[in-house]
Amino acid sequence: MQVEIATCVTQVNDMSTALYFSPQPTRSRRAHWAFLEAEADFVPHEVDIFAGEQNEPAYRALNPMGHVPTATFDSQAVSESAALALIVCSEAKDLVPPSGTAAWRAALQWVIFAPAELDPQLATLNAHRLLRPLAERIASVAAQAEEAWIQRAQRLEATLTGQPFLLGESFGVADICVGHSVVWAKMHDLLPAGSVLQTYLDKLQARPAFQKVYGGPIEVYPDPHAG
Ligand SMILES: N[C@@H](CCC(=O)N[C@@H](CS)C(=O)NCC(=O)O)C(=O)O
Repeated sequence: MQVEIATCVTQVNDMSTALYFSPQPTRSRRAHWAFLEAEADFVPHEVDIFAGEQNEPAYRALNPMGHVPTATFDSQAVSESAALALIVCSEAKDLVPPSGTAAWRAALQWVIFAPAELDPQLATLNAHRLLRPLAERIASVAAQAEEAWIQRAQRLEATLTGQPFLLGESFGVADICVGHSVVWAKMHDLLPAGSVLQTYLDKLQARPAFQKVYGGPIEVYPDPHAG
């Protein structure tokens, strides 16, 4: 893998697009899903974060924080999953509304809402319900994050009641960005059966690009520290 990343860095001076993503369930799936929906032409590179490949100097040269995802466009390294989704979907047909329209403003709102309002709650739940050893978890911090998620989920549900996607009848970049957070919430068992958000997730899960990236319907993630 080290060789592969090093090779990519030396090849980054060409005009191609590359996506660095982890095989694990991370925010790189948001970007990967967008690349497939946009039918973007790109060179895929796996970065196994469980093996520490995000810390190799060649990858850090692309993403100094050692986070996934990263993409390179014409030699320029760009990070942030929602930004990457917006970049590739802007090049595609029908995934981003025409610039300057009311629909475009609404799309941008949801593209930012996902990483700004939804992901932080889910990252806290990751730490305090899954990743940290039991003794290092703080139940009240997790409960606070869940409460914050529920408030934000209510906003999503209000929008999605009576329409299949965030902007109405058409799927687009807003659904990729928010949809990834909804996937994450499902992994934390935060979508009650029959809820508006579960119905929304079912629609997203039916998409071929989703299935390629997420591997099928999303299941609740087991606690790796549970006895
Ligand atoms: N805001 C960033 C977050 C990226 C991020 O934190 N990625 C995590 C996985 S979800 C990561 O790379 N973790 C590896 C590490 O911290 O070593 C985005 O949306 O792309």
